[in-house]
Amino acid sequence: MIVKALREGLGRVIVFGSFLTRPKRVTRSSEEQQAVNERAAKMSLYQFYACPFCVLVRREMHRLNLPIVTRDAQNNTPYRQELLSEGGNIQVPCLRIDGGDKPVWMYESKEIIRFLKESFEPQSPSH
Ligand SMILES: N[C@@H](CCC(=O)N[C@@H](CS)C(=O)NCC(=O)O)C(=O)O
Repeated sequence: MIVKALREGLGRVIVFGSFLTRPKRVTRSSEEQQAVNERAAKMSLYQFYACPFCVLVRREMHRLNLPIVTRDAQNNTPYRQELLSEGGNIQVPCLRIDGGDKPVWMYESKEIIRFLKESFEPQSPSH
C-alpha cells in the first residue's frame, strides 16, 4: 500500500519534470501532418498516467507531433479488460495498432519508441 503510494507519487514527480522539459515538436507541412494524423488515428496507447515508461512514450508522441489517443488501463476501465483479453497482458505502455486484419498489440517502451521514430521521424530537416 505504502510502496504503491510512493511509486505513484514518484511517477507524478516524473510526469511534472517531463512536462517542464518537454522536447520541441517537429513541424511538417499541413499535407504531411494530415497524413500523419490519419495514420495516428489508427493507434492508441494503453497506459498508466504516472508510469515512467509511459511518460517516455508520451514524450516521443509529443516530439513527433502524433495525436495518438491514450487509454487508461490502470483503473477498472473497459480498456484494462481489453488490454488483458486482447493484448494478453496487463503491462503498459502498450501501443494498439489497428487497420490490418487484426489489431497489433505492441508492448515494451523501447520497441514502441523505436517503431514511432521509424514510422514518423520527418526525413527532411524541417524542424
Ligand atoms: N519493460 C517494460 C516495463 C513496463 C512496466 O514495468 N510497466 C509497469 C507500470 S510502470 C506495469 O505495466 N505494471 C503492471 C501493473 O502494475 O499491473 C517497458 O519498458 O515498457
